[in-house]
Amino acid sequence: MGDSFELHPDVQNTARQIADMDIRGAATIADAAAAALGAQAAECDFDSPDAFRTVMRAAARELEATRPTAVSLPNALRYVLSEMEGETVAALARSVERSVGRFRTDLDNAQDRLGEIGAGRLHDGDTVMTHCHSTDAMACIAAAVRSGTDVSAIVKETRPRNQGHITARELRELDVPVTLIVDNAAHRFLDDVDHLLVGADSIAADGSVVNKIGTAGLAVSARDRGVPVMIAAQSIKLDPKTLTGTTVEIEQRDPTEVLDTDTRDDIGTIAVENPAFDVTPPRHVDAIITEHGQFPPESIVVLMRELFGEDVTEPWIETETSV
Ligand code: RUB
Repeated sequence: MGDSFELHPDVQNTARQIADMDIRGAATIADAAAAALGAQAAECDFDSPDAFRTVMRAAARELEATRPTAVSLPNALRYVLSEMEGETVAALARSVERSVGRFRTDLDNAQDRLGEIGAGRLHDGDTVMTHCHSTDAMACIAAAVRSGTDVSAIVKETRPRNQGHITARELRELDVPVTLIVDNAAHRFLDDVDHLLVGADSIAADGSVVNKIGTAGLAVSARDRGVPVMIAAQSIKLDPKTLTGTTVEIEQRDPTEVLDTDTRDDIGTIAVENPAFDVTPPRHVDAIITEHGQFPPESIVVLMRELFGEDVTEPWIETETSV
């Protein structure tokens, strides 16, 4: 292999699918990105260990550039690349394949574990309100159902992409009674619910929760009505860069998701904004459920330091000492 190279088709396809939201949701994005790095590593057509490392970093950059908000993506890439070691191309490739395997298994186990922990908060007869589609939140409900707890759900449709429809379908597969509502009806239905249960794309060191747009306002309403706000989030959602004051970038999506071009032209000259996520301050959150236990948001920083330390590298960036 010379200086120019093409990335493995799995990397290109995965990057495209993440950008297009065919692969979506923070945990699923992390899993797919790790798998794509594994496919790249298995393509052992490299001249030298340096060339192998260069291609792996390029693959990680391609994946990292897809969506900016879910920290599970850079956390996954960091995990896999930081474990890349060996003197030969074959040894390097083996180390990547091993770390990809470990990462994906840990991800599954973490979700199962947090599901069991979260299920402990759900009691027979409880009604849960959901927003967007979160596999971590679903794991809590699925574990509750498995242990025989009778729960029902009020599901917000979650404009503009209607991920609530995915949640509704999966809840029905679990036999959970579902009422689907438009987003604007949430406040009206909060008196009927026992928990607000949502996922997270990123959690900052101060316990702020970045999740699908609409979460912050919903959390304020829930607290106003005395409904506990429960965030289901594996530790891969913790954003270690926020320990040093970095803020989480909020993805701005295409305005046509909000309004098609013809209708927009018909209305006249207007601006259309489509931020995909918002930030819920820790004072509006009751508990963050992770695979390591439940945390009040203000104490999540302790877990973040323990798991990530302060020194957060970006091993996909080429530096003079990279090779
Ligand atoms: C998905 C979303 C989900 C979190 C958590 O947004 O906001 O609540 O990613 O999901 P999008 P999970 O559809 O824009 O990716 O618990 O599955 O990681």
